[in-house]
Amino acid sequence: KKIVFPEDFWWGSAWSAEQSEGTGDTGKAETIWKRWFSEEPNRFYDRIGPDVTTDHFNRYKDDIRLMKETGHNSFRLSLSWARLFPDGGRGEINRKAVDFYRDLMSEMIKNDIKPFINLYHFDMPMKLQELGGWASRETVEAYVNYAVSCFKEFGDLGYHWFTSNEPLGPILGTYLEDFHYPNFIDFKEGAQAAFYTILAHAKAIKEFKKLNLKSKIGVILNLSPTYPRSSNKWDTEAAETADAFYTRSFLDPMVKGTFNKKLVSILKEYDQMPDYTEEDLKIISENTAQILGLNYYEPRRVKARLTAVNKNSPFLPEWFFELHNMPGKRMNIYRGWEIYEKGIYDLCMDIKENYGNIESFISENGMGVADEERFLGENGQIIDEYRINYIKDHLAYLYKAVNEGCNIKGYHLWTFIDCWSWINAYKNRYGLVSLDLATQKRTIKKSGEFFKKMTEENGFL
Ligand code: BGP
Repeated sequence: KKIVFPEDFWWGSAWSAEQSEGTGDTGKAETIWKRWFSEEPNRFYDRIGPDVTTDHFNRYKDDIRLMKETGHNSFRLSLSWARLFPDGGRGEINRKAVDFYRDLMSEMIKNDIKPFINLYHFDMPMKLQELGGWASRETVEAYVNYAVSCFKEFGDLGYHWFTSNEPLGPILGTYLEDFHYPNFIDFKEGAQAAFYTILAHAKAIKEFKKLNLKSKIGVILNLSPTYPRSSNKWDTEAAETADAFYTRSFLDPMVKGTFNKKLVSILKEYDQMPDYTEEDLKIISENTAQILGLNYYEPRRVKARLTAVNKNSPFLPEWFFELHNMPGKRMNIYRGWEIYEKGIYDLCMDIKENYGNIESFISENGMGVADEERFLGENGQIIDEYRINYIKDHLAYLYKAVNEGCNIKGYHLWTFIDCWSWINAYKNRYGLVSLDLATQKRTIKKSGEFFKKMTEENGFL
């Protein structure tokens, strides 16, 4: 059966500034990643930090040619807050950095590639982190100033805008787990940071609407559908709680302007509520996303906790449930994540049924592969049949969702050219184009050729 997507479907990929640009010569403030690397290089895979990248800053013209050759009609980049505001996220905007982004996006448009602009992708300027990062209202105000400056400077170039990528990531990584700087476990501080991220999103949207641009603004969320291990009431209840913490926490306020009741009642019961004002709640309720990006990699499997919780340990969501890998599930053996293509369909149906069928697209989906050189063919090309199959399997379910009325407008793969990953550096490769880090040579993978053909036909057999 042939799969053909609607006309004007957005085909492309995504990456972020910190993961791709490299230093460049505009002057750039220190980010939390740069600081963390200087303090603890051993945490980073192969001791490679955020300065060693795909060098897109200097090579963007050639890279845009590669976008074209791999069939992109759209592409998500992020702007670097630290580059645009080299005084640490505040002060005067840097004209050289503005020129860089204007040239870059104009070149994309010349090549019929729509720029999807994301304002924040994990790269907090260090000076703002020193004030508390997202846990501080000062950061919210600095962010709104940054966002408004970008709307004004690039409003004619952005096809769509996003306030941030995966806001849950920095909260989990910083305050609940251990993969974002400055990594200290404190749930209440995390709840505060989450609340201010949501407030920053709403305030930016409020300002955006005043400018009457032709584009829309929304947010990119990582949303794994949650499945209980069994249908017994304990596993079901555990899954609902996990879903409230991980899925509804940002989705509800950012898209509907309301907070998830279950989540709020747990936080109240355990005295973990952030500070807020009535005015904040009003701004959040009145300024919600107009478009939604869905990052989907793997499902969330949940079971009830079997082991007791030590209540003297810090409050964590895992008090209420256990995440677990279901035995017998198909895994991406190269990355350690489960592959479950039906999850993309379940996610889209959730958005259709519970979020007013808001205009959406898949903003990240992809397959990370460690040691991908092992798939190098004789002609120097990576023969990544597994990635082609991964993409097709997910698109088949996406197609089903579209046919059942989901308002899905496109599909963006993670990622374009192999790029630097937070902590994992260059271990897991995701690109349609491979990178030889030593020489910066780019080579289109087999999947890149497939992607081109697929986007020309708007589908596949
Ligand atoms: C997403 C992030 C990306 C990217 C991707 C792949 O969560 O938005 O920035 O890193 O995951 O993950 P990783 O690089 O850890 O394999």
